[in-house]
Amino acid sequence: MKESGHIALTLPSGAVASTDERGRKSLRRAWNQLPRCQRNLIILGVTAFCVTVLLCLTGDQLIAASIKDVEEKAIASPYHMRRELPLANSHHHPEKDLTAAAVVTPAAALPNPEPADDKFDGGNVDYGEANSAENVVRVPDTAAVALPVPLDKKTDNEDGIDILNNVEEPIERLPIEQLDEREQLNEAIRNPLHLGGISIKRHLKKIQPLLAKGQHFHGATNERQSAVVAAFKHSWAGYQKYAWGHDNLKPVSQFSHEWFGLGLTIVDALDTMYIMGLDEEFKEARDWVDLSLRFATKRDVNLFEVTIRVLGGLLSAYHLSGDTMFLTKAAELGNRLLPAFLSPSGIPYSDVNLGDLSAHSPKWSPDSSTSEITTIQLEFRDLSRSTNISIYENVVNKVNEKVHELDKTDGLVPIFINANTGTFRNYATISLGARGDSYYEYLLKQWIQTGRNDNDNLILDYMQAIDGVLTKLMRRTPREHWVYIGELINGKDFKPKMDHLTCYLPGTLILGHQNGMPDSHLILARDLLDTCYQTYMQHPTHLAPEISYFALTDKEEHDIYVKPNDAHNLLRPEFIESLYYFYAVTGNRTYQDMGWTIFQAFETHAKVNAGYTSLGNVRNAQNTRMRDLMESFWLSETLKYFYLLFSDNRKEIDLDQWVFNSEGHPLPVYPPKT
Ligand code: DMJ
Repeated sequence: MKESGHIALTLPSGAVASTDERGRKSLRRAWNQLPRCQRNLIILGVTAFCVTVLLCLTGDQLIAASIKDVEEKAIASPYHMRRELPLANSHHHPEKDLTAAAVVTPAAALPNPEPADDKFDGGNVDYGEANSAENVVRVPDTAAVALPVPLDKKTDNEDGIDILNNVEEPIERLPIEQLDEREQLNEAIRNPLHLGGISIKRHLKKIQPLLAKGQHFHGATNERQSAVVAAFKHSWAGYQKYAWGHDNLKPVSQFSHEWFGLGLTIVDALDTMYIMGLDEEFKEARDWVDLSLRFATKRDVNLFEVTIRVLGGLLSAYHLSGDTMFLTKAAELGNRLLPAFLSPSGIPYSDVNLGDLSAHSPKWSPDSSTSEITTIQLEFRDLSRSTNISIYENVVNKVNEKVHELDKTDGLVPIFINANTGTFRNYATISLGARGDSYYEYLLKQWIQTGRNDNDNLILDYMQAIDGVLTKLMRRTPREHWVYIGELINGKDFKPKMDHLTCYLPGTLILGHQNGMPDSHLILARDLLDTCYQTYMQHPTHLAPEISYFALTDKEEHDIYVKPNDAHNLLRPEFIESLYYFYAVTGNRTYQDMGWTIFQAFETHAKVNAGYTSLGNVRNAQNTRMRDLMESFWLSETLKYFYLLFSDNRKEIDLDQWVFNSEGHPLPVYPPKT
């Protein structure tokens, strides 16, 4: 036995070395001759030896062995060199990737390598096209990304601070803020999962003291507020049941409606739930955002809509809750929206492909809408201030500057602008309704957001524009003397048409007056608020149509009239928004009563089993022709403004500290920069 055992233990080295068939056979024979218990003992011994060796090596050592050469290559390449390098794995398409890197649209069609640290924590990672093994283990073979070292193994030391000596030692890479603006832009686009050259999460960890702390809200305190919360819950329940994860609910057919594929209703509703104290619903929505909201789909989205709804929604949820997951998502989205600014003029293209990281003008026109390119600034600036990365604010400031320099008609702007030339379309309509509205809103709100600096172009442009509204667009109806804001067709011919969208203006005007604008603004605000109320009260449903026309002379039968194609109601918020501002500024409860009348009208005509629906005709209470869509702004704006309007505390959101974006998402007011 002993001898056999010896043979068994020594044979393998000889046997392995031998390729001789005879040797193998005799080895097998010798092995078979061993008693079973001895064979088991040997197997056990060998296994134990292997396990011991494996346990002595840490996981990191095992991974490090496989990626060491890649890391060395990365360290060797200075940061500013990396920008010229392709990010894709050139084993796959070497020529193609190199060519792509040389083209001005740096990020187009390139996958986004991400260090391993983000892979396991929070679901904020997009691995490109597929969940292929290649993507999961991808380690870039160029030096253009941060090193794949797990987050918990990293310290600030790796970002250039020598902890032992307590001195800062710059590592071999230019901080992103030292790159010129175009390079920063390209860098952010090329690495949408990065901020300042490192993963978003690591960057946010670095700026921890700057992060939001979160706010507390107590929930409804009176019957009217409770009724609004009930309306919200009813809408939410229908959305959850029939459209969860999709953009909108079709509450009549009980189906979903897709627009951008970004779960718009969830993201848009986050801060409303937080403000209403709907903790459970908020948590569920929060988890969906964390685990299921993906941006990298190759699909065109509208820059403006996604900015005000999704970027604004995420940022607001972040500021109110203090949950940095929202900021992480916002930063990735911000990066993915940046290709819009790669136009020759810096005026952004209207459409962005968040997956391709490319952008273009709308398919139907070479022009962007003026309101769209000027209603992204609050959000991009807030992203910069929240992350301490300036590129987002820089690109939108440039848009401000360009638009400021263009010729206007008494401060009023045409509704189309060309992203290639950076000029307004000749003879385009001037309107404070569709495509023009929020240009004026954001002049004031940006000025407030940035600390109300004297002689800021934003506020000077705003004052000039409101003068233009007073002189060029404001008229009164012949009998009732209702004030309304018309349009200039071709930039010159007056048309007595006012979109419901324009009913945001009274709210903006009183907010401006509260911040020092002249009394003429307040007078216009009051008069226009009355007219907007009339656009509701004139109809048996007590709901307003999408567009109203006004009589120019007393020969016309009514002061206000509606064309059949304009008689729909999309659950829009603008008038409720204005009522809210009037209440918040004055504390006068009359505005609450006006709002309550309209809230009940929505309850009567728009409420269906699965939510609230848009209507086709507000002029006939017996036949409102349900249109079957519950837009996300019903939850983000209309119900939020109702809720705040009915609050016993008119400063539930303090307008000295918060500024609402165009989709009703409150963002912080920042102190002026010195
Ligand atoms: C919302 O998306 C925003 O309020 C936007 O500014 C205008 N349109 C809708 C609401 O009507």
